Amino acid sequence: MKFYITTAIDYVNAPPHIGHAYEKICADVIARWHRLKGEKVYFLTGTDENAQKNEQAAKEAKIETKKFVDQNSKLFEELCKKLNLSNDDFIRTTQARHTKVAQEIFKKVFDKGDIYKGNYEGYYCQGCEAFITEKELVDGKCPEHNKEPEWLKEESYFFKLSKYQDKVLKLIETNTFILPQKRRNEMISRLKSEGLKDLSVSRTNLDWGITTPIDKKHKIYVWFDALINYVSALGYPDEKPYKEFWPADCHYIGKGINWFHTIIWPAMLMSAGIPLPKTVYVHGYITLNGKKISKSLGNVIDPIFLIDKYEIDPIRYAIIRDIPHGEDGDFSEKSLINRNNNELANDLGNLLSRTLTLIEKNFNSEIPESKSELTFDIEKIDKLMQNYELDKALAEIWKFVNKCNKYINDKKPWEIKDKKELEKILYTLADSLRIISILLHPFIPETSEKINKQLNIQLGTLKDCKPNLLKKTKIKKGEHLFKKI
Ligand code: ME8
Repeated sequence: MKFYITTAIDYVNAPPHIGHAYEKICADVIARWHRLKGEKVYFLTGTDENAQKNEQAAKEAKIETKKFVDQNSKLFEELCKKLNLSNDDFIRTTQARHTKVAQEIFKKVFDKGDIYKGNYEGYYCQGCEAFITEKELVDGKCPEHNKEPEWLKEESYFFKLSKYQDKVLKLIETNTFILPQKRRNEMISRLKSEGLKDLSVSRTNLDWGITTPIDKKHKIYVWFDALINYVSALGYPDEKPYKEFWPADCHYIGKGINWFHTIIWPAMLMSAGIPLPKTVYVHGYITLNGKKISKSLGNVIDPIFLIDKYEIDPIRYAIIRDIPHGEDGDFSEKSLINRNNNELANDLGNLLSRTLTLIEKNFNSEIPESKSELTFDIEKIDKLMQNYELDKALAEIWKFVNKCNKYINDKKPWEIKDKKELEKILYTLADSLRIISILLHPFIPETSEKINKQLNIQLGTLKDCKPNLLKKTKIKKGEHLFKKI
């Protein structure tokens, strides 16, 4: 079985923020979970570079646009490494492999008769990189960016989006195309109430962007170009990854760009005769210490700075536990510190070090052979993960960690004299830690590796999340897993 997951590609008008980091971490957890299940996974992320707002930001920084997007894209790539993402590729929409496919698909849609020349007159919000109607404005401003949109009047090519209204409605009414349900309902009611108008897909007053293959004066509208990254990165239409992995199993994106992914993208694909993705999962927005992340509030914490301060696993752990998946939620350093000290260092770190110390002392560092007394319900967690309930799955795994803690506290192995009994208790704990290392691998991969190293075993798969698979090995007790902050 294959599993292709993508994240949104980020604008490079500014450095990454914690919202970008959250999206990438969640997608990584999902990708790693599917790998544990033995599926062939392809995980894509990247940067959206042809936007007008990137060009605008470059101008403000007085840096040549290409140089500016190169610099900023590097920050996003560096962030992927720091977040310990397992992405298979990183696409940049200024790369030749992308521009070629963007033009090819534009031409395909044109040849189909779905693109025609006209004139666009109306508002454009550069923040959204979207055409916006008067009705959507609040006090004359775009509510998402709290900024007045510009008025455009120019020749433009239009995509016959309206032609696909019925087909798209039928698609989004299918149960798992948009998840969670709440986001699906939002799109259904918006589509039903507004209907679909043809979409302007080219601009003439820009120097930056991909030239349309049908008219040199026009640049392809950035969203039409950006969405195509999901197939250009795979080498549409002939290369092996495309043949193997398309259609996407999950486009993992934030709530602000639902419409583009679930209405416009499917219509483009229908027109170009390309199979449709299976699911678009729409996550919520993160606030930081209760406040919207925004430049004007000056609270845009650089996630790279956070990682250097706290290390990556406590951040991955806290951000997933704190935010009810699919909903908006708050991230705070205070909660991160609490979770690091109480859950990671105490619950998990101490469990490992207590267990290994006792094995060291009583069995000369060799895990004794016995039978485990603890069982664990993998089906339940897998189901939560299939439903993208990452926070609940992690909480469920933590219940098992604490079941082990209760076990060690109840059994008091440090007081046991009977060798057989002690063998059983310590085997139970070591074998459970083996299972925990598998379960936690998608969430906190570095920690899972450390546990395995100390147990001196290889990482297992989901199939190995059943008791009694731990063989007699010599442990290598190491440092405590987490430092208290
Ligand atoms: O929208 N919390 O780029 P982007 C969580 N280039 N997620 C957030 C967030 C927050 N506070 N703020 C933004 C774009 N996001 C386009 C995408 S895809 C073909 C093109 C999410 O840099 C946002 O919803 O503005 C999106 O999924 C991603 O971060 C990139 O946002």
